[in-house]
Amino acid sequence: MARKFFVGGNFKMNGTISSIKEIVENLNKAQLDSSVETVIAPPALYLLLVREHAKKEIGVAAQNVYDKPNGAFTGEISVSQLKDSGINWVILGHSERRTILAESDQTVSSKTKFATENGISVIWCCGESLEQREAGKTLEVIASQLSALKAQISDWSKIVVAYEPIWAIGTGKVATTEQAQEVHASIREWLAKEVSQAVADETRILYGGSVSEKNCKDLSKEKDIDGFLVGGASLKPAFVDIINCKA
Ligand code: G2H
Repeated sequence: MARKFFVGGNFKMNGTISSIKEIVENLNKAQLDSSVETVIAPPALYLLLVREHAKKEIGVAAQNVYDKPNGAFTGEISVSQLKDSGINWVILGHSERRTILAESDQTVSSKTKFATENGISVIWCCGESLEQREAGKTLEVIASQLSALKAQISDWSKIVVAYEPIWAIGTGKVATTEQAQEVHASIREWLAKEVSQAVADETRILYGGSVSEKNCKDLSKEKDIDGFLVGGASLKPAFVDIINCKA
């Protein structure tokens, strides 16, 4: 089965009621390529607003979720609360949370397990720092992030992998198509060897890190790039061009 191209918009901690409504209105009136799965991730405070306003073809993702059912966890949001609000996706393991908020591989894996086992799909992020890349450790770092995930989950059908080299995030320094394809192919090989050929064939692997309307077309032609996780450019009208880059 062909993998459906996927474009996620990670708004991060940006936007206001009015600017987010404007982004959603812009997406609602655009002609979006129906062969692409589009999911947008506003800050938690605006999830309901976005779900209420976005057309139903557009999925909505939270930027975090907790790994306990409900209860005394101040500041956290539960999987059941997301489902109650019509939110079917969550981004987990983003490098900003791994580095700034010190989320470990184990925490990310545990959240991924809890979300997927309870009906929420996960955009699971991995990637290396510049230092790790320069030390030739890119594939090793990603394999170890994947191994931590494998240790906790068995159902990969609700996971989309996003490869986001940390040195390319928000820096304008996009990975070359060859650099991205090389890592994507190695993630797929890892899945084939460590999980199964079916999971390797079916799992979408997105590229994230300074994706724009200018570089998306070339990246999208690579055989193991199944879409994008877009940050800064998802706040701009040009996000539509990224969603439609295959058309
Ligand atoms: C990487 C990406 C979205 P940006 O973090 O997750 O952000 O496109 O701004 O580099």
